Amino acid sequence: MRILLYRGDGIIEPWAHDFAARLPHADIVVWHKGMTPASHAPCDYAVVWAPVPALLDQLAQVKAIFLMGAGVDAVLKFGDALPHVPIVRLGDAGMAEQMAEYVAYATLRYFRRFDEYEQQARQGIWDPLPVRRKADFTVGVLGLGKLGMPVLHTLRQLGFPVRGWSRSPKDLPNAECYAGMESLDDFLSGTRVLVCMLPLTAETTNLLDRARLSRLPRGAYLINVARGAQVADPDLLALIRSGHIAGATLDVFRNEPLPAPHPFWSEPLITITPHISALTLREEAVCQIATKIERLERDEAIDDIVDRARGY
Ligand code: OXD
Repeated sequence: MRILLYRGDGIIEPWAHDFAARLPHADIVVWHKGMTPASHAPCDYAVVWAPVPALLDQLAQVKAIFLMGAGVDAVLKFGDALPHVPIVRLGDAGMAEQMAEYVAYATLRYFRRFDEYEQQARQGIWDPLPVRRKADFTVGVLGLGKLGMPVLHTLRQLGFPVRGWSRSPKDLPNAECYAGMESLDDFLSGTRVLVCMLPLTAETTNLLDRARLSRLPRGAYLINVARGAQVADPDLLALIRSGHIAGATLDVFRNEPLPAPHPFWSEPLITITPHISALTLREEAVCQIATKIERLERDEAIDDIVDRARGY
């Protein structure tokens, strides 16, 4: 069995090492630009992250394509140029816990006014601010998939009223559930902290534009851990500067790394992190993908197969 590996960030050797250790009978082929299908035997599986178009020629004979991350947009963008084989995303693999920590921290930081106390401390100001009530802090999670659900659960455990919005209806204990575009405005109008955890699809691109963000109550806060292209950057900035939105914690951006001249960098009410809300844990990921490859080799079913029509 031959397994082709590629990562757009070039950090591939540790992955090759771990796959070779976990699947000792497999040939691990690390793809690099300049490598042609003729230069090695066809591969049975591909394991990729942020592929480049030139890689597609190598995928003609694979039985499945595995992704080294949760998001699938960087692969699905190739559309019909992809072979008609299962595309398999990483299912949790330690990411849900990290996401829940990140979102809980960002929510508590805003709720408990640590952002304001950080500013005060820098100016030598000692000034206890009024206490906020959790009852006034409904957290709304956009996207109730494998990562969104644990985030919602964690926030509920912390005592926040929670609501979730998803494409298809869900029924969750202790959470208000909204489904479909027709309910999005209602969902937003009662949300004080909005957490975006949606996959990037044609429907969710620019979803959070001026009209939608204006539906949030005055003083709302945005946390985006999904994809930058879901938020209209100038609209978010304008609403923060007008005071309608109190601030944002953003982990994802249209262009990454966020370019130096981007105005988000200099907006004090925006907290920026470099796409680290849930990092792929290599050990867990290799173990999960290798187990799925073994199952496929035995003709057994696997989960986390991407639905291409849906886009995630
Ligand atoms: C992602 C990831 O999809 O890091 O953003 O896995």
